[in-house]
Amino acid sequence: MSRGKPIGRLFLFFAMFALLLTGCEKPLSNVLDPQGKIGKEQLELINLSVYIMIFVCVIVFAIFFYVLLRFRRKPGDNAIPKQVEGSLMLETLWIVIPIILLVILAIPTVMTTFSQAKEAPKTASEDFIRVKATGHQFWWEFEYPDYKIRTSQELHIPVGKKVYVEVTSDDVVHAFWVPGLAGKVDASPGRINRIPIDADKPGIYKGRCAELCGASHALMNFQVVAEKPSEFEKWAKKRQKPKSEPQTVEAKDGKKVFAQNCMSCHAIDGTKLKMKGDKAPNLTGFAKRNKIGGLLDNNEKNLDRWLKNPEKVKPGTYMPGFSHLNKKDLSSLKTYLKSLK
Ligand code: HEC
Ligand SMILES: [Cu+2]
Repeated sequence: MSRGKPIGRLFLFFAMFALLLTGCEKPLSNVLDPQGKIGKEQLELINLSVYIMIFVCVIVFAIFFYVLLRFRRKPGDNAIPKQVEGSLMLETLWIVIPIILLVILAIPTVMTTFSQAKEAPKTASEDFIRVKATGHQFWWEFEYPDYKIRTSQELHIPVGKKVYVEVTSDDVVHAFWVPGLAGKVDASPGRINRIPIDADKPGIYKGRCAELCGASHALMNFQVVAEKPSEFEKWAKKRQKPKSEPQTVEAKDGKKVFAQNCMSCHAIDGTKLKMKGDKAPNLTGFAKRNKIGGLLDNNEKNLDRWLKNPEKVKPGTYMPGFSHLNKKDLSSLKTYLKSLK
Protein backbone atom coordinates (compact mmCIF):
# COMPACT_ATOMS: atom_id res chain seq x y z
CA MET A 1 0.00 0.00 0.00
CA SER A 2 1.34 3.45 -0.85
CA ARG A 3 1.89 5.59 2.21
CA GLY A 4 0.96 8.87 0.55
CA LYS A 5 2.51 12.28 1.00
CA PRO A 6 2.80 13.59 4.58
CA ILE A 7 0.17 16.26 3.90
CA GLY A 8 -2.17 13.65 2.49
CA ARG A 9 -1.72 11.46 5.53
CA LEU A 10 -2.30 14.36 7.88
CA PHE A 11 -5.48 15.22 6.02
CA LEU A 12 -6.63 11.62 6.23
CA PHE A 13 -5.93 11.59 9.95
CA PHE A 14 -8.04 14.67 10.61
CA ALA A 15 -10.79 13.46 8.32
CA MET A 16 -11.02 10.19 10.28
CA PHE A 17 -10.93 12.10 13.53
CA ALA A 18 -13.84 14.26 12.40
CA LEU A 19 -15.71 11.14 11.34
CA LEU A 20 -15.10 9.60 14.75
CA LEU A 21 -16.45 12.65 16.52
CA THR A 22 -19.62 12.77 14.45
CA GLY A 23 -20.28 9.06 15.00
CA CYS A 24 -19.94 9.15 18.77
CA GLU A 25 -23.53 9.00 19.91
CA LYS A 26 -27.00 9.02 18.57
CA PRO A 27 -29.05 12.14 19.21
CA LEU A 28 -30.67 12.50 22.65
CA SER A 29 -27.31 11.75 24.21
CA ASN A 30 -25.37 14.88 23.43
CA VAL A 31 -23.94 16.94 26.30
CA LEU A 32 -23.79 20.00 24.04
CA ASP A 33 -27.46 19.70 23.09
CA PRO A 34 -29.29 18.99 26.35
CA GLN A 35 -33.00 18.22 26.07
CA GLY A 36 -34.18 19.81 29.33
CA LYS A 37 -34.20 23.15 31.15
CA ILE A 38 -31.73 21.99 33.77
CA GLY A 39 -29.23 20.76 31.19
CA LYS A 40 -29.64 24.01 29.26
CA GLU A 41 -28.79 26.07 32.34
CA GLN A 42 -25.69 23.94 32.82
CA LEU A 43 -24.77 24.35 29.16
CA GLU A 44 -24.97 28.14 29.57
CA LEU A 45 -22.30 27.91 32.27
CA ILE A 46 -20.08 25.84 29.97
CA ASN A 47 -20.62 28.38 27.19
CA LEU A 48 -19.87 31.33 29.46
CA SER A 49 -16.53 29.88 30.55
CA VAL A 50 -15.66 29.01 26.96
CA TYR A 51 -16.42 32.60 25.82
CA ILE A 52 -14.28 34.01 28.62
CA MET A 53 -11.43 31.66 27.72
CA ILE A 54 -11.65 32.59 24.05
CA PHE A 55 -11.66 36.28 24.98
CA VAL A 56 -8.54 35.87 27.16
CA CYS A 57 -6.71 33.77 24.55
CA VAL A 58 -7.44 36.20 21.73
CA ILE A 59 -6.18 39.21 23.69
CA VAL A 60 -3.11 37.46 25.09
CA PHE A 61 -2.09 36.05 21.71
CA ALA A 62 -2.75 39.37 19.96
CA ILE A 63 -0.43 41.17 22.40
CA PHE A 64 2.08 38.35 22.19
CA PHE A 65 2.34 38.48 18.40
CA TYR A 66 2.30 42.26 18.36
CA VAL A 67 5.27 42.36 20.75
CA LEU A 68 7.02 39.60 18.85
CA LEU A 69 6.87 41.49 15.57
CA ARG A 70 7.01 45.09 16.73
CA PHE A 71 9.96 44.70 19.12
CA ARG A 72 12.12 42.26 17.20
CA ARG A 73 15.81 42.79 17.70
CA LYS A 74 17.22 44.48 14.60
CA PRO A 75 20.72 43.69 13.31
CA GLY A 76 23.32 45.69 15.23
CA ASP A 77 20.87 46.85 17.89
CA ASN A 78 22.36 45.79 21.22
CA ALA A 79 20.70 48.31 23.52
CA ILE A 80 18.67 47.04 26.50
CA PRO A 81 15.03 48.17 26.09
CA LYS A 82 13.23 50.30 28.64
CA GLN A 83 12.43 48.19 31.76
CA VAL A 84 8.86 48.13 33.09
CA GLU A 85 9.38 46.29 36.36
CA GLY A 86 7.27 47.73 39.20
CA SER A 87 4.89 49.51 36.87
CA LEU A 88 1.87 50.21 39.05
CA MET A 89 -0.44 50.60 36.08
CA LEU A 90 0.48 47.26 34.48
CA GLU A 91 0.36 45.31 37.73
CA THR A 92 -3.01 46.77 38.69
CA LEU A 93 -4.33 45.90 35.24
CA TRP A 94 -3.30 42.27 35.32
CA ILE A 95 -4.69 41.79 38.78
CA VAL A 96 -7.97 43.62 38.24
CA ILE A 97 -8.88 42.17 34.83
CA PRO A 98 -8.72 38.50 35.96
CA ILE A 99 -10.69 39.38 39.11
CA ILE A 100 -13.42 40.94 36.98
CA LEU A 101 -13.46 37.88 34.69
CA LEU A 102 -13.63 35.48 37.63
CA VAL A 103 -16.48 37.43 39.20
CA ILE A 104 -18.38 37.34 35.89
CA LEU A 105 -17.85 33.57 35.88
CA ALA A 106 -18.54 33.03 39.58
CA ILE A 107 -21.86 34.82 40.02
CA PRO A 108 -23.94 32.76 37.58
CA THR A 109 -22.03 29.57 38.49
CA VAL A 110 -22.73 29.90 42.21
CA MET A 111 -26.33 30.97 41.62
CA THR A 112 -27.11 28.09 39.25
CA THR A 113 -25.28 25.52 41.35
CA PHE A 114 -27.13 26.45 44.53
CA SER A 115 -30.52 26.77 42.90
CA GLN A 116 -30.10 23.35 41.24
CA ALA A 117 -28.81 21.61 44.36
CA LYS A 118 -31.95 22.40 46.34
CA GLU A 119 -33.64 19.55 48.14
CA ALA A 120 -37.04 18.43 46.93
CA PRO A 121 -39.93 20.04 48.86
CA LYS A 122 -41.14 17.82 51.68
CA THR A 123 -44.72 17.49 50.43
CA ALA A 124 -45.46 15.80 47.13
CA SER A 125 -46.89 17.98 44.36
CA GLU A 126 -47.96 17.89 40.72
CA ASP A 127 -44.92 19.88 39.58
CA PHE A 128 -42.17 17.43 40.38
CA ILE A 129 -41.39 13.85 41.25
CA ARG A 130 -38.81 12.32 43.55
CA VAL A 131 -36.56 9.41 42.69
CA LYS A 132 -33.87 7.63 44.62
CA ALA A 133 -31.19 6.16 42.37
CA THR A 134 -28.84 3.54 43.79
CA GLY A 135 -25.80 2.24 41.94
CA HIS A 136 -24.87 -1.42 42.25
CA GLN A 137 -22.14 -3.36 40.47
CA PHE A 138 -23.32 -3.16 37.59
CA TRP A 139 -26.91 -2.00 37.55
CA TRP A 140 -29.12 0.86 38.73
CA GLU A 141 -32.07 0.70 41.04
CA PHE A 142 -34.76 3.38 41.05
CA GLU A 143 -37.22 4.00 43.84
CA TYR A 144 -40.20 6.35 43.71
CA PRO A 145 -41.00 7.10 47.37
CA ASP A 146 -44.28 8.92 46.56
CA TYR A 147 -45.52 6.05 44.42
CA LYS A 148 -44.08 3.24 46.52
CA ILE A 149 -42.52 1.56 43.51
CA ARG A 150 -39.08 0.18 42.92
CA THR A 151 -37.60 -0.59 39.54
CA SER A 152 -34.26 -1.04 37.87
CA GLN A 153 -32.37 -0.26 34.68
CA GLU A 154 -35.22 1.91 33.35
CA LEU A 155 -35.96 5.29 34.88
CA HIS A 156 -39.40 6.51 33.80
CA ILE A 157 -39.94 10.25 34.10
CA PRO A 158 -42.79 12.62 33.14
CA VAL A 159 -41.90 15.18 30.46
CA GLY A 160 -41.81 18.81 31.61
CA LYS A 161 -41.63 18.04 35.32
CA LYS A 162 -38.63 18.46 37.54
CA VAL A 163 -37.23 15.14 38.73
CA TYR A 164 -35.32 15.38 41.98
CA VAL A 165 -32.86 12.50 41.94
CA GLU A 166 -31.17 11.43 45.17
CA VAL A 167 -28.14 9.42 44.23
CA THR A 168 -26.34 6.89 46.36
CA SER A 169 -24.51 3.57 46.06
CA ASP A 170 -24.79 0.15 47.62
CA ASP A 171 -21.16 -0.85 47.12
CA VAL A 172 -18.37 1.13 45.45
CA VAL A 173 -18.41 4.67 44.05
CA HIS A 174 -20.40 5.00 40.84
CA ALA A 175 -21.64 8.14 39.10
CA PHE A 176 -25.10 8.86 37.76
CA TRP A 177 -25.07 10.48 34.33
CA VAL A 178 -27.68 11.10 31.65
CA PRO A 179 -25.58 13.00 29.08
CA GLY A 180 -28.58 14.09 27.00
CA LEU A 181 -30.32 15.68 29.98
CA ALA A 182 -27.87 17.03 32.57
CA GLY A 183 -24.49 16.77 34.24
CA LYS A 184 -23.22 13.91 36.38
CA VAL A 185 -23.06 13.31 40.09
CA ASP A 186 -21.17 10.78 42.20
CA ALA A 187 -23.00 7.85 43.75
CA SER A 188 -21.12 7.19 46.99
CA PRO A 189 -22.02 4.58 49.60
CA GLY A 190 -23.47 6.07 52.79
CA ARG A 191 -24.06 9.47 51.24
CA ILE A 192 -26.80 11.14 49.26
CA ASN A 193 -25.93 13.49 46.42
CA ARG A 194 -28.63 15.41 44.64
CA ILE A 195 -29.14 16.22 41.00
CA PRO A 196 -32.29 17.42 39.29
CA ILE A 197 -33.07 16.32 35.75
CA ASP A 198 -35.89 17.12 33.35
CA ALA A 199 -36.80 16.38 29.75
CA ASP A 200 -38.58 18.70 27.30
CA LYS A 201 -39.82 15.98 25.00
CA PRO A 202 -40.66 12.30 25.15
CA GLY A 203 -37.94 9.89 24.18
CA ILE A 204 -35.40 7.41 25.44
CA TYR A 205 -32.26 8.97 26.82
CA LYS A 206 -29.14 6.97 27.47
CA GLY A 207 -27.83 6.86 31.01
CA ARG A 208 -24.50 5.55 32.13
CA CYS A 209 -22.14 5.12 35.03
CA ALA A 210 -19.43 7.79 34.91
CA GLU A 211 -17.03 6.47 37.54
CA LEU A 212 -14.78 3.46 37.01
CA CYS A 213 -16.39 0.91 39.32
CA GLY A 214 -15.18 -2.51 38.20
CA ALA A 215 -14.93 -4.88 35.26
CA SER A 216 -18.29 -3.98 33.75
CA HIS A 217 -18.25 -0.28 34.49
CA ALA A 218 -18.52 0.57 30.80
CA LEU A 219 -21.58 -1.70 30.53
CA MET A 220 -23.43 -0.18 33.47
CA ASN A 221 -25.98 1.52 31.26
CA PHE A 222 -29.54 2.45 31.95
CA GLN A 223 -32.32 4.16 30.08
CA VAL A 224 -34.35 7.20 30.92
CA VAL A 225 -37.80 6.83 29.43
CA ALA A 226 -39.39 10.27 29.28
CA GLU A 227 -43.10 10.17 28.58
CA LYS A 228 -46.12 12.47 28.75
CA PRO A 229 -47.28 12.93 32.36
CA SER A 230 -50.47 10.97 31.64
CA GLU A 231 -48.44 8.05 30.23
CA PHE A 232 -46.12 8.21 33.20
CA GLU A 233 -49.04 8.02 35.63
CA LYS A 234 -50.39 5.07 33.68
CA TRP A 235 -47.03 3.32 33.93
CA ALA A 236 -46.80 4.02 37.67
CA LYS A 237 -50.35 2.70 38.26
CA LYS A 238 -49.51 -0.46 36.36
CA ARG A 239 -46.36 -0.90 38.40
CA GLN A 240 -48.35 -0.52 41.61
CA LYS A 241 -50.72 -3.27 40.49
CA PRO A 242 -48.55 -5.48 38.29
CA LYS A 243 -49.66 -8.62 36.52
CA SER A 244 -47.27 -11.07 38.12
CA GLU A 245 -49.43 -14.15 38.69
CA PRO A 246 -48.85 -16.72 35.93
CA GLN A 247 -51.89 -17.52 33.78
CA THR A 248 -50.76 -20.59 31.84
CA VAL A 249 -49.51 -23.97 33.02
CA GLU A 250 -46.08 -23.32 31.56
CA ALA A 251 -45.78 -19.94 33.26
CA LYS A 252 -46.88 -21.54 36.53
CA ASP A 253 -44.05 -24.05 36.20
CA GLY A 254 -41.74 -21.16 35.42
CA LYS A 255 -42.75 -19.40 38.60
CA LYS A 256 -41.79 -22.51 40.58
CA VAL A 257 -38.38 -22.59 38.89
CA PHE A 258 -38.03 -18.92 39.72
CA ALA A 259 -38.96 -19.50 43.35
CA GLN A 260 -36.32 -22.20 43.63
CA ASN A 261 -33.47 -20.48 41.86
CA CYS A 262 -33.91 -16.75 41.68
CA MET A 263 -36.01 -15.49 44.58
CA SER A 264 -33.08 -15.21 46.96
CA CYS A 265 -31.76 -12.30 44.93
CA HIS A 266 -34.65 -10.97 42.82
CA ALA A 267 -37.96 -9.49 43.88
CA ILE A 268 -41.19 -9.60 41.92
CA ASP A 269 -44.08 -7.54 43.30
CA GLY A 270 -47.70 -8.57 43.11
CA THR A 271 -47.34 -12.33 43.58
CA LYS A 272 -48.84 -14.49 46.33
CA LEU A 273 -45.38 -15.81 47.13
CA LYS A 274 -43.44 -13.08 48.90
CA MET A 275 -40.61 -12.51 46.48
CA LYS A 276 -38.59 -9.79 48.09
CA GLY A 277 -34.94 -10.46 47.20
CA ASP A 278 -32.97 -7.23 47.38
CA LYS A 279 -29.57 -8.18 45.97
CA ALA A 280 -30.62 -7.86 42.35
CA PRO A 281 -32.92 -5.88 40.04
CA ASN A 282 -36.61 -5.99 40.85
CA LEU A 283 -38.12 -7.88 37.91
CA THR A 284 -41.71 -6.65 38.19
CA GLY A 285 -43.05 -5.90 34.72
CA PHE A 286 -39.90 -7.34 33.15
CA ALA A 287 -41.65 -8.10 29.84
CA LYS A 288 -42.26 -4.37 29.34
CA ARG A 289 -38.60 -3.41 29.63
CA ASN A 290 -36.70 -2.37 26.51
CA LYS A 291 -33.43 -3.89 27.61
CA ILE A 292 -32.01 -6.76 29.60
CA GLY A 293 -29.42 -5.60 32.09
CA GLY A 294 -29.79 -2.12 30.58
CA LEU A 295 -27.78 -3.43 27.63
CA LEU A 296 -29.26 -6.19 25.44
CA ASP A 297 -32.52 -5.79 23.55
CA ASN A 298 -35.22 -7.59 25.47
CA ASN A 299 -35.97 -10.58 23.27
CA GLU A 300 -36.05 -14.35 23.58
CA LYS A 301 -32.55 -14.94 22.22
CA ASN A 302 -30.90 -12.40 24.49
CA LEU A 303 -32.83 -13.59 27.54
CA ASP A 304 -31.52 -17.07 26.82
CA ARG A 305 -27.99 -15.70 26.49
CA TRP A 306 -28.32 -13.76 29.72
CA LEU A 307 -29.72 -16.60 31.81
CA LYS A 308 -27.18 -19.14 30.58
CA ASN A 309 -24.08 -17.00 30.92
CA PRO A 310 -24.49 -13.45 32.28
CA GLU A 311 -20.73 -13.34 32.93
CA LYS A 312 -20.17 -13.30 29.20
CA VAL A 313 -22.44 -10.26 28.81
CA LYS A 314 -21.26 -8.41 31.92
CA PRO A 315 -17.90 -9.65 33.23
CA GLY A 316 -17.79 -9.59 37.03
CA THR A 317 -21.58 -9.58 37.51
CA TYR A 318 -23.03 -11.17 40.66
CA MET A 319 -25.71 -12.92 38.67
CA PRO A 320 -24.76 -16.61 38.36
CA GLY A 321 -25.33 -18.54 35.12
CA PHE A 322 -28.14 -21.10 34.85
CA SER A 323 -26.99 -23.21 31.93
CA HIS A 324 -27.36 -26.27 34.22
CA LEU A 325 -31.18 -25.97 34.28
CA ASN A 326 -32.85 -28.53 32.05
CA LYS A 327 -34.45 -27.41 28.79
CA LYS A 328 -38.00 -27.61 30.08
CA ASP A 329 -37.31 -25.57 33.24
CA LEU A 330 -35.39 -22.95 31.30
CA SER A 331 -38.14 -22.61 28.77
CA SER A 332 -40.94 -22.34 31.37
CA LEU A 333 -38.82 -19.85 33.32
CA LYS A 334 -38.55 -17.67 30.20
CA THR A 335 -42.29 -17.99 29.62
CA TYR A 336 -42.91 -16.78 33.17
CA LEU A 337 -40.50 -13.83 32.79
CA LYS A 338 -42.17 -12.86 29.51
CA SER A 339 -45.56 -12.87 31.23
CA LEU A 340 -44.55 -10.23 33.80
CA LYS A 341 -46.42 -7.11 32.70
C1 HEC B 1 -26.88 -14.38 43.44
C2 HEC B 1 -27.95 -13.50 43.06
C3 HEC B 1 -28.76 -13.78 41.81
C4 HEC B 1 -29.47 -14.92 41.52
C5 HEC B 1 -29.60 -16.19 42.33
C6 HEC B 1 -30.12 -14.64 40.27
N1 HEC B 1 -29.80 -13.40 39.81
FE1 HEC B 1 -30.54 -12.49 38.15
N2 HEC B 1 -29.38 -10.88 38.52
C7 HEC B 1 -28.55 -10.72 39.61
C8 HEC B 1 -27.87 -9.46 39.50
C9 HEC B 1 -26.87 -8.91 40.48
C10 HEC B 1 -28.33 -8.87 38.31
C11 HEC B 1 -27.90 -7.52 37.75
C12 HEC B 1 -26.81 -7.78 36.74
C13 HEC B 1 -26.32 -6.53 36.09
O1 HEC B 1 -27.07 -5.99 35.26
O2 HEC B 1 -25.22 -6.12 36.39
C14 HEC B 1 -29.28 -9.78 37.72
C15 HEC B 1 -29.97 -9.51 36.53
C16 HEC B 1 -30.96 -10.31 36.03
C17 HEC B 1 -31.79 -10.00 34.91
C18 HEC B 1 -31.73 -8.72 34.10
C19 HEC B 1 -32.55 -7.74 34.87
C20 HEC B 1 -32.81 -6.39 34.25
O3 HEC B 1 -33.21 -5.53 35.03
O4 HEC B 1 -32.66 -6.20 33.07
C21 HEC B 1 -32.66 -11.02 34.74
C22 HEC B 1 -33.74 -11.14 33.69
C23 HEC B 1 -32.35 -12.00 35.74
N3 HEC B 1 -31.32 -11.54 36.53
C24 HEC B 1 -33.00 -13.20 35.88
C25 HEC B 1 -32.69 -14.15 36.83
C26 HEC B 1 -33.32 -15.44 36.91
C27 HEC B 1 -34.43 -15.92 36.00
C28 HEC B 1 -32.71 -16.10 37.94
C29 HEC B 1 -32.98 -17.51 38.40
C30 HEC B 1 -32.91 -18.54 37.41
C31 HEC B 1 -31.74 -15.22 38.52
N4 HEC B 1 -31.73 -14.06 37.82
C32 HEC B 1 -30.95 -15.52 39.62
C33 HEC B 1 -28.39 -11.59 40.65
C34 HEC B 1 -28.96 -12.84 40.73
CU1 LIG C 1 -20.65 2.01 38.14
